[in-house]
Amino acid sequence: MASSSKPIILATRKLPQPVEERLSGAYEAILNPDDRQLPIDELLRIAEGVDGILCTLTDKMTPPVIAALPARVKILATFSVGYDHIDIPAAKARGLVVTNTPGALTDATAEITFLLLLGAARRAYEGETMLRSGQWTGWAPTQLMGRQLHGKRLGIAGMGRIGQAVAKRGLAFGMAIHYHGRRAVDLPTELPATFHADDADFLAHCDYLSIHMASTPETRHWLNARRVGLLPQGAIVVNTARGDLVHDEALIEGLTNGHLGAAGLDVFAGEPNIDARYLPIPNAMLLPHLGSATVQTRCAMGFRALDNLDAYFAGKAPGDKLA
Ligand code: 8YV
Repeated sequence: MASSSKPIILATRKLPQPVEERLSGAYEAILNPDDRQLPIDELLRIAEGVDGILCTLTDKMTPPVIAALPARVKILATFSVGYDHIDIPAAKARGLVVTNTPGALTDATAEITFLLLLGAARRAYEGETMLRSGQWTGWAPTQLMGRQLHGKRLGIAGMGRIGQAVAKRGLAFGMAIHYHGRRAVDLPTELPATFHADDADFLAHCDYLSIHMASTPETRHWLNARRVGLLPQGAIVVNTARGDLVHDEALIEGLTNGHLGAAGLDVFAGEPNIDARYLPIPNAMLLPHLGSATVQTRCAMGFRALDNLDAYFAGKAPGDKLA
């Protein structure tokens, strides 16, 4: 490793060019131009010579991995708002600083939530499949009739930053907003929404359910068979948060037995090896974790991670310090 007065940072994945340019200007950067997912052993070997790691949600920073990080590594700046891939107590115990990128991807995620809400409600996948496979015989009065958003109830599980951005858009679509979480949120007057402390009461009010909770051991499989059963007949479920918030078995059963109207999913348990039973379900619109995938947002996430690194190496507290 070349000696340098600049801190050495490993970027575990290929990042947008403006982000890599800024990283390479301010630091001695170790980049991953082929965007290869580094096996943990290799990551730990490279980490021998680095001061900080700019990681992503595909790097599983479990307690043993964190314990095995060379002492030289002082900061882990994740290129994500979610940090379920990093064991925060283990990082704290090791004295490792951890940061994330809250705020940078709120609008992009709220927008993709609406892509899925609309796509699931209006049967976009079935329509596109019909067209591209040459099965479309022409317009028909009863063809692929879906559901509307206007006048319906949008239930938001987890009214944080992204949940509120979705609620705001829901109001613009003429939806009534209901939400559930650990506690009622102090919302601005222009964001009228009904809080339900009780999950059963909440779910009974969801014509559409959009999940925006953090993934923690407590929220794992939150949408289980019991909760699917509490949704009104024909309800539409959208998940842009984390796959493990949903119990796949329960959602697949609800979609195939006719209780649920449709689903729109951007995230899956075990990505990229998702439950293959989703694949043939016509009333499920499936995306490969694209929630934050706009040029603008992926650059903003990278810059936010760099702001955190910059603060740390300038001897200041990073703005988004988790540990
Ligand atoms: C997503 C993410 O697009 O930053 C994260 O944690 O997973 C994003 O890249 C996401 O699903 C938004 O919550």
